[in-house]
Amino acid sequence: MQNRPSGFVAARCRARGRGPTVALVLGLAVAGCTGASPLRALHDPPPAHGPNILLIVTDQQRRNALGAAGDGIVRTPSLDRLAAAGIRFTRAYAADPECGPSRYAMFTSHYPPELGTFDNEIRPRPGFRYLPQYLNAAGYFTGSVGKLHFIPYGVTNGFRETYHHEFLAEPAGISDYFPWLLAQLRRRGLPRVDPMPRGRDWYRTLSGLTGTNPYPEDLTSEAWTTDRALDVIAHAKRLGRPFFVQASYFAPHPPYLPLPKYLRLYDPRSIRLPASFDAPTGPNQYDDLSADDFRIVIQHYYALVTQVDHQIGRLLDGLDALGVTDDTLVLFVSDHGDLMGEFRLLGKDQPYEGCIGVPFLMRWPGRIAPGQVSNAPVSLIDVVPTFLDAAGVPIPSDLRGRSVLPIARGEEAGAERTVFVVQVEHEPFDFVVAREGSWKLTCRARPDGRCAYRLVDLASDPAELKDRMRDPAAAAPRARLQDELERFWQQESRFVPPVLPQREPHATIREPIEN
Ligand SMILES: [Ca+2]
Repeated sequence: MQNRPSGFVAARCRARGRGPTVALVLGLAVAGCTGASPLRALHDPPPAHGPNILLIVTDQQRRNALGAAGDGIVRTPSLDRLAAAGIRFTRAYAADPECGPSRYAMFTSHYPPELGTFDNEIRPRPGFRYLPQYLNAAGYFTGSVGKLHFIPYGVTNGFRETYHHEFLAEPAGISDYFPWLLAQLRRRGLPRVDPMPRGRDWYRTLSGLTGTNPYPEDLTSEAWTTDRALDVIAHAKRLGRPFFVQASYFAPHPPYLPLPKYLRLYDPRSIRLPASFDAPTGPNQYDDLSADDFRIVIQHYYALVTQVDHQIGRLLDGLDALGVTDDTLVLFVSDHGDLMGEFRLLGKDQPYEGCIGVPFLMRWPGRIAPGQVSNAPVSLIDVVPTFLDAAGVPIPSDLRGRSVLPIARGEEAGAERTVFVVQVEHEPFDFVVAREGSWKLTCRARPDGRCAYRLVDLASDPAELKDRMRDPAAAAPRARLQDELERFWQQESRFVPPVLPQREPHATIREPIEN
């Protein structure tokens, strides 16, 4: 933080708690904003005795974009190291494969329909408790760096120390990274380059989807996120408090703009397309892209995955350097995946595995045995109860998720768990997925609100090519999952209004906030 320009300090201080308190604001400014914490610490509960918790989140990283998952091409040495030191869940899911709703579910352990977060940039219903609020009350120091996607932008839902960076481009007021970047560019005499592709339909074209990052690596938002997260962790350590810190990276979200050095690691000719690439479900917006175009997109995506992996490695090395690794539970997840050619599609908002599946790696030295791989279905809805369990905080009975620590400790096989994924962006709804064991039942909404079902067995058919709804051999799992899905949807659909609320594009809180 020592290099932070003064204008940046002022901007950051304005975004902090509602202090009538000129003294507080002055104190922040004098201490370069980190001074917020000693003042706040006077009113905080005594330090907790739980472990430090580091939540590492990437944006749109498919579950299989991970060397440890056996991809064979993508290089993620840092995440592989993390997986080897703890447990890797092979069947983890987002609650909703869309940025904002997924993150709200992750931070509350409630599903998006109940939360009212039907799409990005929709405010949730009030009255929910957020993970940092639980952990503040338990004596933790809480901080978040990077993407939060809470609406309106600027709301922190309990995080005491926040450094925002929500987008690649710069909508005003929601990035602490851009003012820092501009100052660094000025200092080094480097030109500013607008990274966003031109035109509304950029995501449908190869030239819009792909490119390279023009800046030095230490000026990327990924490097900034690592550096600021380590600042917050070091600060918490100085306070003598256990921390809960989120390091939330924008990569590998599109447009896919890696540094050239990572792009050179991958030869598009060696990229394999998914088994379902030749089984499109109908015309789609990517029909103008050829198979070779898809390979180039995947090349750029993998490069970005490796780029963010390098920064995650720096973050883990930073924990070592600060001497906190042995006392820190680390969870790595992404908010949802990216289809990367499955059914000839890109991006998210579909019920297929590449999109709803997420990586889920957890390390807790001395508490979670290394080298574990679990096939138990788990979900981002489990993050809150898992962290509360680790911190020794009672888990409220109305949370929809469950702690995964019993699975990680080998106390629960977990195979009987049913995990749900739901998306309601369009009336009457989009889809609901129920997952149990190797079976996956998907309900896509018909216009009348009834289900069009599809059943697949991921053990024998990982590419999801064969619908088993009419297969007599699948009668038992079909009946069981249909019952589970209908019960789930009966509960959640109560919260879905006939007309969904409108988005509030880029609604941002710029004034001091209190929460
Ligand atoms: Ca996302």
